[in-house]
Amino acid sequence: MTVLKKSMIERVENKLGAIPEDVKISKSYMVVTFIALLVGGILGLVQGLNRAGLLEIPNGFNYYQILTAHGILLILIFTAFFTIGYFYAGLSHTLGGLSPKVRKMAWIAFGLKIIGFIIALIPILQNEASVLYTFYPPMAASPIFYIGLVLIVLGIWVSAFGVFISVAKWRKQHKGQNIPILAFFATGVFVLLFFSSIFVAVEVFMIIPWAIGWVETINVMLSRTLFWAFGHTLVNIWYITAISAWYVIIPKIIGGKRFSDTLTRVVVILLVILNIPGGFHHQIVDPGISEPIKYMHVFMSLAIGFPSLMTAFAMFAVFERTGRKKGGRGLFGWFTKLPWKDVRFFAPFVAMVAFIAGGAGGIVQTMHQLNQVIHNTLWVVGHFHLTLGMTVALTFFGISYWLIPYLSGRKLTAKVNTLGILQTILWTVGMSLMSIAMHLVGLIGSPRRTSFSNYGEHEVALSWDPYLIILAIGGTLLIIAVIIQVYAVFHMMFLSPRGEEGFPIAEEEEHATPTPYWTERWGTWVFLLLITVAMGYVIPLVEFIVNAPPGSPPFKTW
Ligand code: HEM
Ligand SMILES: [Cu+2]
Repeated sequence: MTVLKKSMIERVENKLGAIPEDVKISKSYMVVTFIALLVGGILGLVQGLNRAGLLEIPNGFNYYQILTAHGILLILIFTAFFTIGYFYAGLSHTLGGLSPKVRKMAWIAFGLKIIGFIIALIPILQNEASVLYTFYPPMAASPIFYIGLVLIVLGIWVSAFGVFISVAKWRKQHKGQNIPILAFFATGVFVLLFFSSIFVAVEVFMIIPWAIGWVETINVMLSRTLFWAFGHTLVNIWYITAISAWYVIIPKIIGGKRFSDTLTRVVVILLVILNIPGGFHHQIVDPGISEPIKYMHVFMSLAIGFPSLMTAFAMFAVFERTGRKKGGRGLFGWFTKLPWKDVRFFAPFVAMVAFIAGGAGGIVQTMHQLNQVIHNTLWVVGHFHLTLGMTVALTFFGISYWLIPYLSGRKLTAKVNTLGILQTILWTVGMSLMSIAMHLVGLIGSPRRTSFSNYGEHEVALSWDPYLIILAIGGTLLIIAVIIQVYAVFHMMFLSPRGEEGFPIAEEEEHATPTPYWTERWGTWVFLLLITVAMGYVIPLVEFIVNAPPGSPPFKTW
């Protein structure tokens, strides 16, 4: 073993802090994450105020342009940069440092995504790409926009292979051992990210020649389907990232032990295998897909509810066990023993609670008849601000309060912790007001993705007003919370007093049964993933291609 490697292992085992070269990578990813949150949040407020009739979109911009930027900044940049920064830090910590090659890949991925984003941003700023983050044909943006997207996808692939190489190397050096649990989560996330982004890459390569004008028409159904094979999976990538912290980190923060390691790995495996063929639940009212196929996708999307219920059970089991060990008595005494004043616990706890409501709303949406009621209304926007904006975002915020100090070699001060608690409360109140208002106004017909209109003072449209005002109030609280969050992150990164904060990874229970080695059969899991993808997509894709309707020329609707 080389001296270098030995020093790395000592560093990790003795918790001597993070490896400087690896820290730079994750720190850079985090800086971009939180700038995206700030800018995306401001744009969200502009939309919210506009919908409520309180703000004209500033001259030279239009609503759909701003909505496109809001979607891309928060869906693509905020989440992806966080996921990569977080897991690369986790891999560095649990696998004993990244190799020089993987570091280089992480930087190449970073560069590709930033350059891709800037290239995509130019036509958005010119109002040549106001196609929203879903960029559905037959709406067509400037080809430059799609070229930017290609670079972003390439960046994602490079970062995925960086993970695979790191994990493969560790396994070679540790034959017969289970990979550390956080690396296991990372493998699942990047397997899904890699396979799902193949779909969107194919879509974009269909669109580019059409947007340039080399081919006249495009198969609209095919492109929508390819998009959602990716988009639906992306949602669960955020979800697995969030629960990795629930399973692995939070037990440590509350002073407890991890729930069954085997069960944790089974949850990851199930989510990886079952996930991709659920995309049609985003296309429930699309024509041209036979009912049995839609039914199968709905079944598959409900099937991933099962590992989610396992997660809910596991979390509360850990909370109760820990609370009781700390002396909590009676039916609920353990509950009061949890560290409510620690933002690293409080923020993700609220995130979990939000998922109960978010998940229930999601089940509504997968039902054909109920979907008709809320389809393309603000209900849907309310749903994903609860799931993504609360469950995922608050978990990420909670992570930031230990990850950033770990990376910057600084302390989480009591002041910043208090700020974090305040942030979580403001965010929760703001997001609840906004998303409840969105759900309700959606039920009475207010459309999503539509700039302010009262439809000639129509009485139905006028009845939306009170809800839209609440939406705007929620949005205003949210922007304050965004600013506090971004301030806290930059404080922890550059200003807080120096000190060592560990990477909080919980241990297993003392007498836990050893995890069986079959959980490591990634070849099998990927094979099963491919089988379920084939089951979900081969028939409809072949039908869309063989029985293709006349394609569509490009349209510029804005
Ligand atoms: C300051 C906080 C935020 C405010 C005020 C806000 C406001 C809004 C509003 C009003 C819309 C609906 C526009 C419409 O359909 O006409 C919207 C859409 C959206 N928001 Fe937010 N949002 C905020 C934060 C977030 C966060 C944190 C995320 C994700 C992490 C997010 C993701 C999205 C997405 C994906 C859309 C859909 C875009 C589309 O339909 O193309 N938002 N937001
Ligand atoms: Cu979905």
